[in-house]
Amino acid sequence: MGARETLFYDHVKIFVSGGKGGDGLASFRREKYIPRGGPWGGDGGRGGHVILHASSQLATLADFRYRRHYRAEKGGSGGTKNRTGRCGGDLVVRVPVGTLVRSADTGEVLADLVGDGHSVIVARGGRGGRGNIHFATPTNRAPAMAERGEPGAGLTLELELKLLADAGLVGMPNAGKSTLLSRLSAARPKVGDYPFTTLEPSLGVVRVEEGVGFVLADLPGLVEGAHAGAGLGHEFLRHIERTRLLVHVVDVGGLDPLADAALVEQEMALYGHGLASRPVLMAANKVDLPGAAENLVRLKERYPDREIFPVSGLTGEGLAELARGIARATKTAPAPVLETAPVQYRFEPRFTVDREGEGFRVRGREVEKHLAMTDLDNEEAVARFQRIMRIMGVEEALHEAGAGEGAPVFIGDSEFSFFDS
Ligand SMILES: Nc1nc2c(ncn2[C@@H]2O[C@H](COP(=O)(O)OP(=O)(O)OP(=O)(O)O)[C@@H](O)[C@H]2O)c(=O)[nH]1
Ligand SMILES: [Mg+2]
Repeated sequence: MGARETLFYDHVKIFVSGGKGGDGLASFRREKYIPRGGPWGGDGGRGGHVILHASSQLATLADFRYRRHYRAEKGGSGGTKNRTGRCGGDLVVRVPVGTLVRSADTGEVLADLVGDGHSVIVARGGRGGRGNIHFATPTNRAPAMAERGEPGAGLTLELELKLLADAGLVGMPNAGKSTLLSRLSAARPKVGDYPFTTLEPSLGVVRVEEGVGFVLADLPGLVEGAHAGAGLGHEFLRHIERTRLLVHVVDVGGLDPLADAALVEQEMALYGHGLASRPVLMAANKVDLPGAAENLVRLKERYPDREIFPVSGLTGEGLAELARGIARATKTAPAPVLETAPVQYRFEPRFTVDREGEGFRVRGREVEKHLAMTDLDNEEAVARFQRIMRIMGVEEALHEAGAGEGAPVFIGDSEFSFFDS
């Protein structure tokens, strides 16, 4: 097992957008001696999707600091002879395993990529516009219109990396958590003689014996009120939601270890999210310091049911026993329940009609999509757009909202006049 040291950059916002669908083509057969043949403009190709793909090769979201926009390729335009344009290429964006994906606008969870290879389409490519070959009717054998490609879906995502570790070190600032991680693994987190040395969690692999080991996470210190967001507590408590086991590090060389221990236990209980029922081992650290022996006795009296390991990050005393204890406990601890949520999209009404100044505004993905796909310089296309609006019930809704003849109707960036047909 190789050592792994990880600094976490655990929260990023990115913008993803599917490729636009290719435009449909309006064209007619032109052959010798046939002055005007039938329509033969083909459909545009579908735009590419943006796909997030969880990979165990990545450990952080750091790459996303430098690139925030991800746009898939657009579809090719339709060709003559009813040829369909080619599909835009999908854009596969790799994220670390354990990435939680939310919509930045609504906060809703869209996907929870907890397994290697899990992938999810986060932005669909637009449909290709249809070529004029589709619009021929008995009364209009030579339609000059074709659809434009549908714009790709676009949204801002919030990616959050949830730490996946077997055990997490928790405790008061300065208790010696980072020291223990650095002694137990090849990880080299910063150690300092002041509180809050650790600002971001880091991971290390602890090897106990051939083939037996576990991943240990070093977490920032907890302070009173951490469960409610005080200090760095809340920010990082989120990470330990995904550890099987907690190792509560108590500085028994400190002034009041029992008070410290009680505070940490209380913060964990108040945090919720199943933390209170997580198995906890205690590491009574700094046993090399004067007074530690008496404090250790008091700690054992106060927590008779806890397995307590006396250790010293300084001298190395008790570390092998602690590592074996953690390895044993992680084997029997159940995997934490992950809130896996399937990809889901927010329910929206098909469209809405609101007053806007003298007129009315129609909003809705579908309506705006049809508008975007309509070539407004083409009468036939506009007529078709109006038919669609009628069929969808937009006309009726405008009527009900009080729109009179000639009232301005706004859709997207366009303005129309309302005529009841
Ligand atoms: N005497 C003694 N000092 C220790 C021991 N373990 C850690 N220390 C010291 O305690 C101080 C804090 O150690 P850290 O490992 O940075 O503590 P931490 O819990 O990670 O602290 P934060 O990241 O601030 O929450 C450092 O000066 C360490 O050298 C120990 O077993 N004995
Ligand atoms: Mg630390």
